[in-house]
Parts: sequence; structure tokens; C-alpha cells
Amino acid sequence: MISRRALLTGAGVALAAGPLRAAPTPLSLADSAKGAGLLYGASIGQEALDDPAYAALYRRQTSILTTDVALKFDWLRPTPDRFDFSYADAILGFALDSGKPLRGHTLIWNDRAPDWLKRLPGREVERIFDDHIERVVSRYAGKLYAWDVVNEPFWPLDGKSGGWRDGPWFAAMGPSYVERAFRRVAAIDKTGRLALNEAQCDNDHDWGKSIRPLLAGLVERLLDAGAPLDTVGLQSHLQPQWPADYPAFAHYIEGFAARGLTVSITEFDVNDSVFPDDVAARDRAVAATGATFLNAVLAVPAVDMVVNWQLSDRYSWYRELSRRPPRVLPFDDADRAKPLASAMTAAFAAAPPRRLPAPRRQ
Ligand code: 9MR
Repeated sequence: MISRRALLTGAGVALAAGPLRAAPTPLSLADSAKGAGLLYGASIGQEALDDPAYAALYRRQTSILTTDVALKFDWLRPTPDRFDFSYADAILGFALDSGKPLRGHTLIWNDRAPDWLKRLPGREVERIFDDHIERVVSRYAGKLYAWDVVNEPFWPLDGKSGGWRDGPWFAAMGPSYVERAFRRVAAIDKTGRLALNEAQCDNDHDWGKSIRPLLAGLVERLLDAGAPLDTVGLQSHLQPQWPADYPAFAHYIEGFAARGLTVSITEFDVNDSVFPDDVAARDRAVAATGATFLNAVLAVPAVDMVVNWQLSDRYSWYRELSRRPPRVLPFDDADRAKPLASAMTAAFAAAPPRRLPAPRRQ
């Protein structure tokens, strides 16, 4: 018999309860998301291939992965005449071994173009565009859950009429490069869901306010033209230092849903730069921001997944930008769950149920 005092202090409980009564393992983020019919995932790169503990965190916590840089043009095409698929193949191998679907990020992006591409005349850039899609999509057709076919089409600060992001693809083809990319990918890959991925739309800074209508207009035009678009990716690198109205953002998402599209949250993290230095206070503020955002956004049943941009703070892209080690993701530098992870679990648990999207429309 265990004394009341022992029960209250916990002494002897482990002995009496034995291993069968051990504390239940908390649900993973993927399991919590699954309850609502959502996928949960994170971008993944070399770090996970090199670090077994980090790889295990992906295996346990996620139900979908996104290539971080491995499928970007500049990584695949170090020189004009060479395709290097080794990195992307390794990430796909990890995804297959782990039984996780993989999102391919990103085929076409006007940013980060290699210098050799920028030097070429427009005609040659067009040829390389078509050839790149052909080679890359043929290699991975049928193996990816989705493609970010075009990333970040708009960047009004580039000064182009229509707010388009400038770069070699835009310079060579103008706005038509977007529809051309979607059609060419769809002609090769019959199952991968095709996404148009954009940044900034979640905030009410000038950037968010200007890009939101531009993206909505592009989506309308693509759908009216019969282009094979399945989903809108909204990156959601939240910037709590700027104004935001997440219920209004959810309403914006409903506009895409009304056109029959799903919406994926593709690069979620919470910039912590304006939050206190005190780690506990900062973690609480990050978690509260994440909770407010997810509770609003997940109320829309067309949202099919939430994907973080990396999984642990140790590998966040903010590491290079921040004045102090960032705490912007659900797991800390030692892969321990933070308050943001609990907030996400709670938001997934509270989300109305939905069905995972069917394979891509033909
Ligand atoms: O996190 C990515 C970083 O490692 C790369 O150097 C960079 C350029 O390829 O891209 C970062 O990822 C970006 C993503 O591709 C698009 N949205 C913003 C992401 C963070 O900058």
C-alpha cells in the first residue's frame, strides 16, 4: 500500500505503477495534425542527413517534408552544362526511407539566379527554362507530393509594372513565364500537386498589403486560363514587429478556397527579434503569436498543411540574420520541444476536421 504522502510527493509511484503506467509519450506534431486531417512538416536539408538526432526528430514529428535548397536552380545547375542531382536525390531518399511525402521547392524563382544565367540573352534563357523543367520534372515525376512550381512571383520593390519580381525568367518572358511553367510541369508530372508559393501575404506591412492583391489577381488569371494550379503556398514567416490581422488573412485564404484551391502554409516560423531577451518570455511570445495565427488560419478547411522552415532553431535561416540565437521554431537547439510546439499541437487539436486533398486534378 502506498501512503497518501508518498502519492502526493510522487515517492514510490514509479515502483508501484511499473513500466505499464509510464507517462504517455506526448503526441507528435504530425499525429496532432492528423487528427484534423492536416499534414504537418518542415523543410529539410543537409543538416538532417549529417545529424542522426535531427533526422530522428524529422522522422518522429513530421508527416511531410519540403526540400530546403536541394531542388533550387542554383544548386542543381552549378554550371551551364551540368545538372547535379545528388543532393536532391539524397533528400528524396531520406523521405522515401522515412515514409514521408516530399514537396519540391522550387522549380522557378527569379531570385538567386546564378551569374552564368544572368549573362545569357533572352532567347537562350527561354530555352534553358523549358529544358530545366523538362529535365528536373522528368526525373522526379510521380515521386513528389507537390511542386512549388513558381516561388515569390512578386516583389514590388523591384520597380516593375505589375509588381513582378525581376530576374532572368521575368526579363526574358515577362509575366507569361508563370503559366508556361505550370503547363510544362503538368505535362510531365501527372500526380504532383502544383503550387504557386508566395511570401509576405500574412502581414499588414506595405509588403503584405501590396503583394496580397497581386497574388490573388495572378491566381484568378491562371484559373481563368485553365492553368493547372492546385494550391497556393503562403510562406508565413510571421513578422510580429509589423501589424497583422490574422482573421483578415484567413478571409483572404477563403478567397482561394472559393476557387477550389487548397492553401498550404509552407514556411512557417515566427521572427522573435522584437521579443524579450529572456528566453522564457520570448518563447511565450513566439508561441502566442503562432497560436493566434494558426487558430485563425486553420479555421479554414481548405488549409491542407502547415510546414515549418526547418524544425530546430539551430538550423533556422534567422541564425544568420539575428543579433542573438533565434527561437523562431517549435524545437530548440537541442531538439527539445518549446512552447511553440505545444501551441501548434493545441491549434491542430482545435482545428475543424478536413480531408487530405486528393491527388492532383488531371
Ligand atoms: O532557408 C533558405 C536558405 O538556406 C537559402 O540560402 C536561401 C536561398 O536559397 O533560401 C532560404 O529559403 C527561403 C525560401 O527558399 C523562400 N522563402 C524564404 C526562405 C528563407 O529565406
